[in-house]
Amino acid sequence: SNGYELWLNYTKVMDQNLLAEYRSKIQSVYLEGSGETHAAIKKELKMGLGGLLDTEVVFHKYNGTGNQLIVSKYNELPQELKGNFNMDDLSGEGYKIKTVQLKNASYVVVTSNADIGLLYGTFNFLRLLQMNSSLSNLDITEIPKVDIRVLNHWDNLDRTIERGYAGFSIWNWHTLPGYIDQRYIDYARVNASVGINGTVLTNVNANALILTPQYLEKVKALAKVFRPYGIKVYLTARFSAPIEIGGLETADPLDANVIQWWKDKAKEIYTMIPDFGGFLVKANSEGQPGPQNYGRSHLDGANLMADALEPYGGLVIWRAFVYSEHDPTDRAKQAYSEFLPEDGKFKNNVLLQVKNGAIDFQPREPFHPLFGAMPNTPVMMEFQITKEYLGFATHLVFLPKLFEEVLQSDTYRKGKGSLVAKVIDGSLNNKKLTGMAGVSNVGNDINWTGHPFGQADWYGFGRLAWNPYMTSENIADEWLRLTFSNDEKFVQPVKQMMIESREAVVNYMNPLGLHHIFDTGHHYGPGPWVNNLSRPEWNPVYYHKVDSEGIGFDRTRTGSDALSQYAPEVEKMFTDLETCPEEYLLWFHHLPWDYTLKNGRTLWDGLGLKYQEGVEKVRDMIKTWKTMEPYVDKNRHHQVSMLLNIQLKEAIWWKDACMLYFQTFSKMDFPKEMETPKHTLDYYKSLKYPFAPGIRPTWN
Ligand code: BDP
Repeated sequence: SNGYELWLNYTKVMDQNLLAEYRSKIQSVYLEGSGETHAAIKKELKMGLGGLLDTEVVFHKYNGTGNQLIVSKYNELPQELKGNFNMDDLSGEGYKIKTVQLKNASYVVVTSNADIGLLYGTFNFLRLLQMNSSLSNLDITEIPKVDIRVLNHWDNLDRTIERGYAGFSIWNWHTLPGYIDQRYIDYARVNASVGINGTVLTNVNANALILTPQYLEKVKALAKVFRPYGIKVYLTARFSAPIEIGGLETADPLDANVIQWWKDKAKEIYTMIPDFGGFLVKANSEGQPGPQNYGRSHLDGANLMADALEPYGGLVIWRAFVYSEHDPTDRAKQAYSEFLPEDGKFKNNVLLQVKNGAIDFQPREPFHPLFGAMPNTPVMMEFQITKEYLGFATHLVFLPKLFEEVLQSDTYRKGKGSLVAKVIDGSLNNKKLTGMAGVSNVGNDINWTGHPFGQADWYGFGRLAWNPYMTSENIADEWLRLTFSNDEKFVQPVKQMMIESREAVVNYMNPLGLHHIFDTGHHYGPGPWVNNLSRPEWNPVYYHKVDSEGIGFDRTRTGSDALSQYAPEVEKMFTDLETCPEEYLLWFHHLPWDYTLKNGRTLWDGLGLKYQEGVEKVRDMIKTWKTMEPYVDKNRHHQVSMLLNIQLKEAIWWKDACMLYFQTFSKMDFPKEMETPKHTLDYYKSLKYPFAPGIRPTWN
């Protein structure tokens, strides 16, 4: 397999008994309704059932005698089936799947209050078959817990992708709107299959051209493809667009002409795309223009756009990823300081999109202190699905494990149990608008994500956006069965390997709370020695603060005091060395080299052991994968083998480069369990990657 079908490959059910059962339970399909979502459902059933059952799918009226699959909105269900359902608890996107026995026949009923719920239910039903579940006693109710479940593409109009490692953008702006690539349709199907209901097509480092009529025509064509699948289109809005494409002299959010310009622009967009989702905005961050260029605040900027979109039901998703080179305090503190005072002041159609941690998508970060701290503002999660700081698309790292750790973190904002997941689903503060965004890892590689296992991160993001309480283990289990095989001898060991892969990367890149020690600009490989960038907080040395005494960033009261931004219980837990989990040690503390870890070893030894542990884990993964050959097609098995070997090489590179560098400060011998580095520190420092992927030419 080339992997193009992702988790929707619908290959024939292997188990003969099961196949017979499925065929007898689904002798025909009764599909009621009309419209384009309905047509999409029909197409999917034909393809899905046709493939899984290896038969021509028969669509048939309800006749009350033969076993059928029934897919119908509740109000159009045959009268005698209606009594089996209570639909009061369902939103339009929710659905039920139930086995119903009547006199002479058995039915599997997929029902909902709206077409989109039916489509989601259909995908879930097909998933049940793909996972070889029994159809005898189904009783499923599913309602998404989060409203806005959206991918963020960091795709540029020239088709390069910032931090993209799976080829070029799938949006072919040149041939749109006239040419509709099959990929657009499959993209919509695949996203809908996990409940994703929005997509931001363009990079947060935005180009105003996307808001010109010429490009909006192209966006309109994509919106048309996505509409039947319940996916709304959003765009990134460059704050200076009124100047760049509007001919104005200012983009000041309080200027009457600017206000009018955005109103006119919103009207123009909604005339073309009536269900347009809204704007995602990166302002006054890393050189992007914003309201502060005019002495105004983020609040002024967000509310300007919110006013323009409000008449049409559009949303403004304002990003909280800000830090200033002029602020001498800890970068980790800046978003919180900037946005906390604005709680409750944004218009009703504004969401604040906050990265999972306060620095930047590191292999492990403590949860962002803004989660739980703004009870009166819709705060959205931003995860990164693309692996900017996790080995690009060559490392097997199962990200839902990372996402789960963040969602399960306790903010203590309303006492114990105030999980980040409860902030995101809105239940902690009764939020009316909720959301989760994932920075996409999709490109035009044949298998969409480069690494075959990168598909699991896309899948898992969608599943967690639908239900932030899902476990990563469940997600891995589903994805493996859908993508490769239901054979337990395959699923169990590979699931184990996926679950452990996240800790492996933390250990071989950033153990014990180290962070942001990547080589500059491209973030490919280690660069803990880098100290010459124009902005202090772009340099790795800013983050590890190594010296002859020890290593780590003191964020307690004696240091930057970033910990005071958390609830008192959390601050106390991280401040006290007895209770601070060792995974976060150097994130919050600067400690001496001979500090004693829980296992009795010195910090210096512990660091070396963790790096070594990460390397060993990759060796284990290689061993496990080798034995999986009988269960996986040749092509994908070989791809993953090659990639795991790259991963091992790079894990060793990380260990050697970092330990050699830190040794110049600790002046201590490597722990005996650690393999000796292959090269000198100078060798590692001399490595240069001018053509590493995923970086804008203008980004230094
Ligand atoms: C950083 C990336 C940069 C993005 C920025 C962002 O290095 O390419 O533009 O985040 O999220 O992680 O805006």
